[in-house]
Amino acid sequence: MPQSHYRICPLCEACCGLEVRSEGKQVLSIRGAEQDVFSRGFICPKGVSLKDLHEDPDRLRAPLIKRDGVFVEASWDEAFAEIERRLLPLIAAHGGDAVATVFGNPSAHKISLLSYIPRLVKAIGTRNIFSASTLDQMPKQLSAGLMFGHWLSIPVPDIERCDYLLMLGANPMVSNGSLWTVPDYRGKSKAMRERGGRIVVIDPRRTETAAQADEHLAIRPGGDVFLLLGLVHTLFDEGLVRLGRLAEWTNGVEAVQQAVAAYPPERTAAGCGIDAATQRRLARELAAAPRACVYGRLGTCTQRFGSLNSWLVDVLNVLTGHLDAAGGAMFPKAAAFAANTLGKPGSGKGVATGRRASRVSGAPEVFGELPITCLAEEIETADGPDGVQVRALIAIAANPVLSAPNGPRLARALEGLDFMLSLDIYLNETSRHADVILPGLSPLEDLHFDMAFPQFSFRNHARFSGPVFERPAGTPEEWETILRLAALVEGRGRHVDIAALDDAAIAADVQKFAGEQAGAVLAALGEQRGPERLIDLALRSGPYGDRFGLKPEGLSLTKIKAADGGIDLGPLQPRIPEMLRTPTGRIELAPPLLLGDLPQVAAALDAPPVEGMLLIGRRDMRSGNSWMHNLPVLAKGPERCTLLVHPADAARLGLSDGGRARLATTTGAGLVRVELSETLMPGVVSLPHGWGHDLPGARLRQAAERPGLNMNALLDDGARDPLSGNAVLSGVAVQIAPA
Ligand SMILES: Nc1nc2c(c(=O)[nH]1)N[C@H]1C(S)=C(S)[C@@H](COP(=O)(O)OP(=O)(O)OC[C@H]3O[C@@H](n4cnc5c(=O)[nH]c(N)nc54)[C@H](O)[C@@H]3O)O[C@H]1N2
Ligand SMILES: Nc1nc2c(c(=O)[nH]1)N[C@H]1C(S)=C(S)[C@@H](COP(=O)(O)OP(=O)(O)OC[C@H]3O[C@@H](n4cnc5c(=O)[nH]c(N)nc54)[C@H](O)[C@@H]3O)O[C@H]1N2
Ligand code: SF4
Ligand SMILES: [Mo]
Repeated sequence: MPQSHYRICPLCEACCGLEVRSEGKQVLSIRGAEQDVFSRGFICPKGVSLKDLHEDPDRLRAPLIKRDGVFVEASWDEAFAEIERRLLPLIAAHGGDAVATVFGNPSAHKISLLSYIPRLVKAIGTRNIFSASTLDQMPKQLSAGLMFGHWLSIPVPDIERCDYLLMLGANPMVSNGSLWTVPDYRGKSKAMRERGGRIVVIDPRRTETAAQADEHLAIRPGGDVFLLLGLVHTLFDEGLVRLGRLAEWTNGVEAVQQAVAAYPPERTAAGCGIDAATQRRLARELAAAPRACVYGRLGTCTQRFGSLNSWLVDVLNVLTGHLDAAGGAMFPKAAAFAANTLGKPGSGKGVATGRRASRVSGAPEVFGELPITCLAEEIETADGPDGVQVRALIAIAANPVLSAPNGPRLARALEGLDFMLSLDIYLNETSRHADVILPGLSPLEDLHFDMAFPQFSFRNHARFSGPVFERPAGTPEEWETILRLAALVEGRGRHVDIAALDDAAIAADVQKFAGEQAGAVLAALGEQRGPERLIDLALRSGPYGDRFGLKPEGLSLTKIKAADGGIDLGPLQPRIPEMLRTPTGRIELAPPLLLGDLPQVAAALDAPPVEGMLLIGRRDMRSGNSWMHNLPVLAKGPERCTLLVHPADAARLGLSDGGRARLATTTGAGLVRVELSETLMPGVVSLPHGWGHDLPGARLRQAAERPGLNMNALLDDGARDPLSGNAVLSGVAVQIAPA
């Protein structure tokens, strides 16, 4: 008998609800779940690929141990025994800092990982914590943290009520949104334009998003800081500053005015390639629109001035009165786990960064993390007065050999480790360096609840989905694996009672939150375990929760499970001052750390332009960073790892459509197929990341058929935004010749 299951897609930030039809152990079909209160039936080709992922013969189903250079399948107990034998002596001899941890993108989509990883890190006692955040959104987290008091308090466009959307460095038509959970961006943007709204896209390439917007302006890669300063300057210069309701809650307006005084659009035009008159017009349009929003994403973060860009985007929103206003940039109120719904409303501890520096480069820590581009040097550099060398690595759902700049250097460094453990579902470019690989589950065998993305959602909601299939007998859930590793590191051995450990941990959490009521709360959580118990606790004690009976109409996990397609919690509502967690209880518009970087902007503006072509990245609909090229439904069709070149540049460089080009930077070189495209700004070429599946030792048979070029083999791991530690992934000078 075919069965129908509701399942939230874990593959990107849109978090679509899917309907999976199955019979026995077979997936019959996957489509968008019409009953989903949030995504309303939307699906993209990646959602469909969950079937291929579930069935992929290359997906790991048993632990692997490397013996004499060859991976052999092992039982879970053998794998933990090997970890115990190899890892514990290293920690005993050199301390926790000798073990680095690196977390990849999927860990943000899996509660099993996200909520248990901190316990492992604590058990190891390491400060060498790295993640994909410093390849992605760390600049935005930093600016939001400094301005609003918590690093996940990031405002999102209220697209359903917006009249004017100014978008920089984002391509949601393909990416389906980031730090903005917005399934069916296409439909929503179309509806916005049909209402008379206007969308302006700033991007070096006329992207899919730009093509269906009202206006596209090509910007010089890396030039956003100049444009944004020009816009803020214009607001002051032309008397367009209107904070409205926020005036009462904002510090630092004058400091910002002074800081931008030196950046009239007439001066910044050369740096961004957008003329002064256009900059002034954009500022006026933004100020004049009743309901407007500026949104900047990945392309604005992966630059030298990523933190300043991220800050200036919200400065524009505040100064035009569009922050925290309907149709503007608003703060979602998540049903569970959001720090800006916890503690005393209206103020808090704020954020601290730079409390220590990385050992080799002295890069400041940001929210407890070090830049992932510092990982290789920490492995390569021997013990010194500033600390110990990294001798072991635990990689969880991460593929930095392909995802991080200078992947080849990192790969060599990994070979020098004394021990490496990967928690991964593939033997791929990174996990091939491991000594032990512990597999996760197929997404269809796992439950799903988003901890992070409801904090960035275009509309408030609460949804949960259970596993579609039972997991194979003997295979632990990933949170169990992580708890067992933590126990092992703590010296409790590998045969601990995971359920008892989990009980003890939740009892401690509940004690903190409920004090005298802890016993009653624990009783109410009943027989639940693992992530489900965490979710129930967070929901019931959260802003819409039933408060364990005090508000019987409130939410609980049971209630959400019973609601097919989730529970809608309505459009976004103004939340200032309640959501602020700054010590002053006000928006800090002029954080000193950020203002301190402005002199470097002036220097960059006066520097001579870079010679040669500039390389930028791009995403493809049928791709998900580095790890989905092994799925037939996504891999089929035209070659996707191509270098887009403007025909005029191609003619000058002697390149032809379909021909091959040799790309070279100061870091690396490689060959790639050329695809002519008038969408590119002349002088700029575009290459997707996540390719390069021709490295020996990986087991990705489908992906290896069309490996593509690893863009990150060309990028310099020394190039960072010094404030956030984020890698520079865009606007890199590259030499191009026909091959
Ligand atoms: N040049 C360039 N580089 C970039 C970017 C760019 O735009 N340009 N983008 C950057 C961005 S935004 C990001 S987020 C990073 C991503 O960087 P990473 O997070 O390192 O890379 P992913 O490709 O997402 O790899 C995810 C890994 O998780 C594994 N995995 C998938 N599902 C599971 C699971 O359920 N459990 C476990 N244990 N493992 C799983 C996969 O097999 C894979 O090894 O890449 C960055 N790199
Ligand atoms: N199909 C698909 N979807 C994905 C992913 C995927 O790999 N494939 N990855 C997911 C992940 S991890 C993330 S973080 C999100 C990212 O999602 P988005 O933030 O939407 O990022 P991109 O799609 O990479 O779009 C970034 C844009 O910035 C532009 N850009 C490059 N340099 C500059 C610059 O200097 N200035 C400006 N203004 N623009 C610039 C690029 O041309 C590109 O159009 O996507 C997610 N969704
Ligand atoms: S848009 Fe993202 S969440 Fe939705 S189906 Fe596609 S991959 Fe899954
Ligand atoms: Mo990302």
